[in-house]
Amino acid sequence: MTLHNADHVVVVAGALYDRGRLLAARRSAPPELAGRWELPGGKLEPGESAEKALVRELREELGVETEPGERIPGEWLLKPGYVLRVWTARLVSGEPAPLEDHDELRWLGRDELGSVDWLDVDRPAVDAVAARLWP
Ligand code: 9L3
Ligand code: MG
Repeated sequence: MTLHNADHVVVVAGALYDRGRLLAARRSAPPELAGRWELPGGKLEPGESAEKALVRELREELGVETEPGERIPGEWLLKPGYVLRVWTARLVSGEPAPLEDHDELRWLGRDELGSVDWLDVDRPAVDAVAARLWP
């Protein structure tokens, strides 16, 4: 069971920001998404808030403790019925490592955001993140 929020399955992603750079993660699964880059995150569990889900996903996927910041305005359609919502996240402890669902991580500066092959849905989300982080 996945939490449905106003008829949408919500997937949360974190714009993890540290020392002027944004963390990008390369997916290792499923095969059709492998090799493409994303803001790390995943689906809400039943009864879970978006912020709780974000903290849990970043812990599971990257092995770090984070603190959610602000929601990036907007939401992006993943596929019919599925939407992506993004929050900024501050690194509280740990060093991100590709523990689950990713095989490479990169910290990207503002001028490096175009250097990785983002998932189609993440591209406009990253643009919105950049507009927020580097106004
Ligand atoms: N997805 C797309 N961009 C993202 C994230 C975190 C997720 N930044 C898509 C990939 C999957 C679905 O959402 O189709 C669920 O994500 P996950 O639980 O496999 O990470
Ligand atoms: Mg995930």
